[in-house]
Amino acid sequence: MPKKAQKPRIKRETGILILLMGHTGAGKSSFINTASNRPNTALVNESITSESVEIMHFTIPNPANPSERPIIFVETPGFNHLKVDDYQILRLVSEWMAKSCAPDVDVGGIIYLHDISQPRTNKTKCLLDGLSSPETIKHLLLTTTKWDGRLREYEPREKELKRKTWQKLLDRGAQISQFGNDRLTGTESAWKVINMLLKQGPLELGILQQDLDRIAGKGNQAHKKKSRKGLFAKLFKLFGLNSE
Ligand SMILES: Nc1nc2c(ncn2[C@@H]2O[C@H](COP(=O)(O)OP(=O)(O)OP(=O)(O)O)[C@@H](O)[C@H]2O)c(=O)[nH]1
Ligand SMILES: [Mg+2]
Repeated sequence: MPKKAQKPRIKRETGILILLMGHTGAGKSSFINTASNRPNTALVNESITSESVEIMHFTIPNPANPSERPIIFVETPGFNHLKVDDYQILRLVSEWMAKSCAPDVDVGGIIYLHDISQPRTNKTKCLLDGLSSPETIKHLLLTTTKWDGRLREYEPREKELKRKTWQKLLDRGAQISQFGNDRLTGTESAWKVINMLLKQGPLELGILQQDLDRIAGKGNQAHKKKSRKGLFAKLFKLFGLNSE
């Protein structure tokens, strides 16, 4: 008997989806725990490597508006992962949304977390640069984490992020914010970040999926090109020819 297609678990009324993205260790799980004011909601990874390629979601009520739909945080596997490349991660996220969410689910947007304590910005180059829909970019919030009160030391790094790494995204309508670098409590600071996104109004799930699929598709093409090049190099070698 043919298998019945499973109904998506997340419906429009279940909540508003927010994707938490960023490099491994950027503080995605810690952000969720701080927002929910419960330290054990998501598992904080104290290891120096990231093992999980699982996509997890956490439903958190909005403390300022408990009668509103809750926020469904989707913690995506960290970029720069040991096991899967960044393109695959975007593909996994899009597949997860297609499987788990009804098509009319509202998306609050993407919070892209960046660890400001990291001295190098070249690792912060990320695939989200390839987002093309103005709607998706309007719902992208580039958020720095781990300020630890070191404002003077880290502010020049934030300036450099704005001027160089993130400049194009910011010019196209993305926003920037800081988590935990204000006089607010951690939870208040997290909700200040979340509310910046919610103010933009909802993003359609389909638009976000299309954008992520397009970037992930570029990874497929690059991978095919690379394997074709490798195959030709092997054949040339076999026949004693120079492939250059
Ligand atoms: N110094 C400092 N460390 C932090 C802060 N927030 C999180 N960390 C630490 O950063 C490490 C990674 O935190 P996580 O919240 O697990 O990061 P993640 O992005 O979920 O990591 P993966 O799920 O492995 O990709 C842990 O050791 C945390 O204790 C912060 O504000 N300051
Ligand atoms: Mg995590």
